[in-house]
Amino acid sequence: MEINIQKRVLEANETQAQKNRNFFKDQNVFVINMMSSPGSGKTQTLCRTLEKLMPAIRTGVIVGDICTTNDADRLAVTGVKVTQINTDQFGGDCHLSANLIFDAAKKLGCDDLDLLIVENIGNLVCPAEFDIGEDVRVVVLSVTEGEDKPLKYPLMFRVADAAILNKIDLLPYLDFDAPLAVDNMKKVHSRLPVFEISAKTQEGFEPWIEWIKLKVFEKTGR
Ligand SMILES: Nc1nc2c(ncn2[C@@H]2O[C@H](COP(=O)(O)OP(=O)(O)O)[C@@H](O)[C@H]2O)c(=O)[nH]1
Ligand SMILES: [Mg+2]
Repeated sequence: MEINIQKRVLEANETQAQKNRNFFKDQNVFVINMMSSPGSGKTQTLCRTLEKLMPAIRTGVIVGDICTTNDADRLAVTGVKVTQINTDQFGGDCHLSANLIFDAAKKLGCDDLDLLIVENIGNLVCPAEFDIGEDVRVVVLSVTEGEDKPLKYPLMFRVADAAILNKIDLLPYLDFDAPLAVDNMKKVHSRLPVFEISAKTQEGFEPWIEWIKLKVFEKTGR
């Protein structure tokens, strides 16, 4: 019985995700869904990324959390157009669903954007199951989380179009084996591009920024 309910929830989400995809196509906006466990550095990475993309690539952000507007406040400092979704009013959902994204995208307004980035709720499980009508999914893993996470949470890495290995500035102080973490990602998704970066020092950002620019151009022609 439970399985049937979950199936219906995912089917309803899939229908809305397709509507979102059509809406984003009409608006000619490229959409990135950014996912990770809490604290791996999504917001910090986004702040640094926005500084490098804007104003050439007109970018908006939808950020999801169970409570607080902390991340929206941090992102707003960059001058980006940002809207926050809190899921505590919807039972504290651990992911963003397609209907929440549709409402938030309308509220934000996409007609003046080339790129919309969604910072999903911190969780390596549920967000991977919910299509929000995005063009690409990016998973962030940080060096404090353990090399084995891609093997323990394979769906997240399997559905990703790119991965970020963040906080490499901390490598000298940890036993974390970065090549092994990358190998583990490739074990579940052999062609996954992996960007090794530090959102603190901005090391390694260039290939990540170039990847986004190319993807935006391929869809929007801008
Ligand atoms: N040393 C270091 N700390 C980082 C880096 N990126 C993020 N942090 C810190 O990690 C914590 C969580 O970052 P945040 O962006 O809020 O993660 P989120 O929950 O995934 O959005 C904050 O204290 C950040 O300052 C990094 O590259 N290096
Ligand atoms: Mg955050």
